[in-house]
Amino acid sequence: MYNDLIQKAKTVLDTNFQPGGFTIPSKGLYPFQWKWDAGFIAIGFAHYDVVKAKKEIETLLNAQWKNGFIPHIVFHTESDTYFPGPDFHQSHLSKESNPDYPSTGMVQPPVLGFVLEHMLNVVEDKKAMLQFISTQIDKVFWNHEYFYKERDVTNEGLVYIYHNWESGTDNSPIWDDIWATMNPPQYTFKRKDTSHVDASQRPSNREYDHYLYLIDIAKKYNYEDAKIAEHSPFLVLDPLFNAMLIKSNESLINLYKKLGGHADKIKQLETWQKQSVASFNRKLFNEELGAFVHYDLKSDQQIPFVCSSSFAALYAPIVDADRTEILVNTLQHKFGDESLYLCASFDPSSERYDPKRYWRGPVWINMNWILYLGLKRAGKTALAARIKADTLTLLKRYGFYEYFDARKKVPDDAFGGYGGDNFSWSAALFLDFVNEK
Ligand code: 9WN
Repeated sequence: MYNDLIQKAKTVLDTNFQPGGFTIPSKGLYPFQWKWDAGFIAIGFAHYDVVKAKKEIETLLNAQWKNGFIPHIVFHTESDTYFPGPDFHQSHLSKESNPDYPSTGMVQPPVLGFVLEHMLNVVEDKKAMLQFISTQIDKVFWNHEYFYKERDVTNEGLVYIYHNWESGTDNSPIWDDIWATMNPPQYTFKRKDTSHVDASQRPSNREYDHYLYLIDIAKKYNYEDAKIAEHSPFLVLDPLFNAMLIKSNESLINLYKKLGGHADKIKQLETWQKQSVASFNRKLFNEELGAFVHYDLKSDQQIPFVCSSSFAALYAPIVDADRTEILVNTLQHKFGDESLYLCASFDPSSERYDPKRYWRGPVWINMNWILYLGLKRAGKTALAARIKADTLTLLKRYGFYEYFDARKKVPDDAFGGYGGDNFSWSAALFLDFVNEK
C-alpha cells in the first residue's frame, strides 16, 4: 500500500546521509548533525540499513564532551547555508568541550536511551545490535549523569533547559512570557533559514534576537552550567525533555539488564528514576488544565499552556491510571476536533495558536510518533490508531515535509506541508510507522 512512499523515504534518508557518517535533517536549511534528529534518523535506518543506523549514533556520540554533555548540533563540516554556525556558538569557550568537534554549547531532548532500545526491537540480528549497544550505552548513561549532576538545580530529579533550542520545540508560544521579561539588543545578522523557507513559517527576527542573546549570556560564562543557571533569564523544566529523560532511563535499565552485569549503573538509574517520576507528577501537573505543563524556574511558577509536549509523559513510566484518563481526555478535547489532524503542536483554542508557524501550531511527525507510542502504552488503542492514521495521511498528502498544517481543510486549498522538504525524521519515522510489527 505504501510501497512508493517507502522507497521515497529511503531515498530521502540515503540522500541526506553524508560522507562523514551522519545525516543532515534537510538540505540547505539544516546542513549539520542535530542530536534528537540523529536519534529518530537512526530508528529509520535500522529498518533497512543497520550500518548507517549504527554510524549515526556513533558519529554523534564521538562528539560528546569531557563532562558527558552531548551537543545539540555537531558541526562536522563547514557550511554557509545555516546561521548561527560554529563561529557564533564557539563551543571552544567551554573547558569541557570536545576539541575535535566544534558544536553548540546547548543540548536537545535526551532520546538516545530509548532510541537504542527501539533499534534493538526493530532489527533482525539482535545479537549484533546488542553487541553494538554494549559499545555505546555507557556514553548515554554518562550523559544522563551529566544531566542529573549539572542540570538539576533544585535537586528534585528534574533537569532544566536554558534555551528554547534545547527543548526542540523552538518557537513555541510557551516561551512568549519569558521573552517579555527580556530586552535583548537588536542583532545585525543575516537570516539563512528564510532563504530556504517562507518567512511566514519561521520564527520572527525579534524572536531570533532572544535566541542569540541567550547564547551570548552562556558564552559570557564559558558555558559553565552553574553560572548559566544563575544568570540566564530562561530556565525551564520542560515536560517533553524530562519525559524523554525518564523514558530513556527506563530503556537504559532494560538494556543493561539484557547485557548483564552493570548492577551499580542500574541502581543509580533506578534511584534517579524514582525521584524524577515523583517530582514530574508533583511539579509539572496542572490540575486546572488537566495536563503536564512547563515550569519557569526563574519566576518559580508553572507556565499554564497545553501543547503537544504536555502528553509526552504517556510514553514514559510516569502517569498513573487516573491521570492517564485526565490527560487523554484533555488531548481529545483540546486537540481532537475532527476538522484537525492530530496532533497540533499548540492548543488550537488558544489565541497564541498559529497553524502555519513552526512550533506554534503545526503537526510534527516526531511528536506524533512519541504520542502514538504513549497512547499505545496507556492502552488507548483507538486514539493511538487515529494519530497513526493522521500521520500517514499527512505524509501521503504532502510528502516528507518538516511540519504540517493541522487543518484538514486549508483555506484556499493552500499547500499544508511546511518548513524543509525531504526532511529526514519525517521519512525515518514514517518507515517505523509502516513497518510496525
Ligand atoms: C535549531 C533540526 C532542528 C530540530 C528542531 C527544530 C529546528 C533549529 C532551527 O530544526 O531547530 O535547533 O534552526 O530552527 O525546531 O527541533 O531538531 O531539524
